[in-house]
Amino acid sequence: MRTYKAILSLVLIGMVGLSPVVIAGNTDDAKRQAYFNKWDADGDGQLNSTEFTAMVSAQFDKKGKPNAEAEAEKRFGRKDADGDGFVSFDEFTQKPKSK
Ligand SMILES: [Ca+2]
Ligand SMILES: [Ca+2]
Repeated sequence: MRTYKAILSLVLIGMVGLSPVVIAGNTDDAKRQAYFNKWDADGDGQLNSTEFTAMVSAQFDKKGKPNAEAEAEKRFGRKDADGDGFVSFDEFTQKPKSK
């Protein structure tokens, strides 16, 4: 029975692993990470302008808002805090500085 239980828990872990939101204590972060990963098309851990624009376009499409590309460009400039041309996950989760 022990083996059976071990296999069962492995299966459960596997299932949980498919939904990172469940395992992480901080669900907001996990959600953001999952969302970020979804748009990180080449998987380098950063969003380039193409990936970022695709993400913003999808958000705008969903809400039926126009001018996604212009807005994406603006947001990209704000998010890319160190200006290296990529938005890292840290930059992505950073709250825009309010002044
Ligand atoms: Ca990328
Ligand atoms: Ca950057």
